[in-house]
Amino acid sequence: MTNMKDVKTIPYRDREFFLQGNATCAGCGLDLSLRWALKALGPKTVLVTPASCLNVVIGIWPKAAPDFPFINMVFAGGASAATGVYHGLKARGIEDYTVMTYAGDGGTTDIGIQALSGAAERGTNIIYVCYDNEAYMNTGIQRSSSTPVGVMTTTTPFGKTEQKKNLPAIMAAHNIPYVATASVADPLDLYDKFKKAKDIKGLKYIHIYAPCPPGWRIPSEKSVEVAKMAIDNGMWILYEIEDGIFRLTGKSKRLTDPKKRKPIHDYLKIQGRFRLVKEEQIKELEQYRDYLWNQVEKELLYQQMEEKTP
Ligand SMILES: Cc1ncc(C[n+]2csc(CCOP(=O)(O)OP(=O)(O)O)c2C)c(N)n1
Ligand code: SF4
Ligand SMILES: [Mg+2]
Repeated sequence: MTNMKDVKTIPYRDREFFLQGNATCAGCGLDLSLRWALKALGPKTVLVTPASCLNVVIGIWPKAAPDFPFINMVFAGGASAATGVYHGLKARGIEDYTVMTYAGDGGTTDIGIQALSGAAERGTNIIYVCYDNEAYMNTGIQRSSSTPVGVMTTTTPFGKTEQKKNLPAIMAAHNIPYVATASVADPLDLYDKFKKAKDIKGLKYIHIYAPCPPGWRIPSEKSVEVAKMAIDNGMWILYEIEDGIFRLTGKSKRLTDPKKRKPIHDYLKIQGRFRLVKEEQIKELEQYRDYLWNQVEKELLYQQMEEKTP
């Protein structure tokens, strides 16, 4: 569905809202994704960020990176604080601002899920983003429920034994008007999804694959390459669900045939965090990929049936 076909025609091409000189590490997926998201949303955006890397890198005094209103929030309060900001602005007659939560996977899939679920159920008019670097990075790499099987963290020193939680599916079960996945490997697709979310009323949920070089033990210049590999091997699927209609987007559209998906071995080998992965865990990761694609197949089949029903 990419409408923005050329990076050169992107609005705010020469303007950054998340300024240079911020404290993100080189190759940080969070930084890349936020810069693109803000180009789609423009300057009338208020950001709420719960405890996370973003919470810190935005500015260690006397510096400040955001060139827009930014609120640091407690770990569990990303969605509830954004709800308050939205209603506060509305009460003052200000309705042309986009209120967005930008939270990590820990702040979303673990500690923030209750507030997020409540805001989704109430249909609060905000965009909620989870930038998923698959662990608690800010506090020194601890596992989250979004960490995949086999990943070494300080709290899973021999590799995580549980599967990754599928939060986009949980959000889709809330019947909100827009759920999407995105990746720093496909900035135009990411841009389009934010552009679309901006104009939809209600809670919009976007889950972004955001590599973290120190946490994933990859060289900083390999960040986008790893994100591309995850799409090519089908471990990360690009899609959107708009008013219940499911669509694959970007390169994932071409991967419905399992034979077209690349093997995952190279993807695991390039990342030091999978250094201890065992053969049976590689099978579990492949099973997780199959589970995700089975869900996609069910969605596509359901839609075909809906279209045929008079
Ligand atoms: C209630 C509470 N518990 C723990 C912390 C410490 N803490 C701050 S950030 C963080 C990890 C955040 O992980 P994630 O949401 O994935 O964001 P990332 O650091 O990966 O960007 C933790 C545990 C906190 N601030 N508040
Ligand atoms: S630790 Fe990871 S997520 Fe945090 S700023 Fe560095 S690269 Fe980004
Ligand atoms: Mg994280």
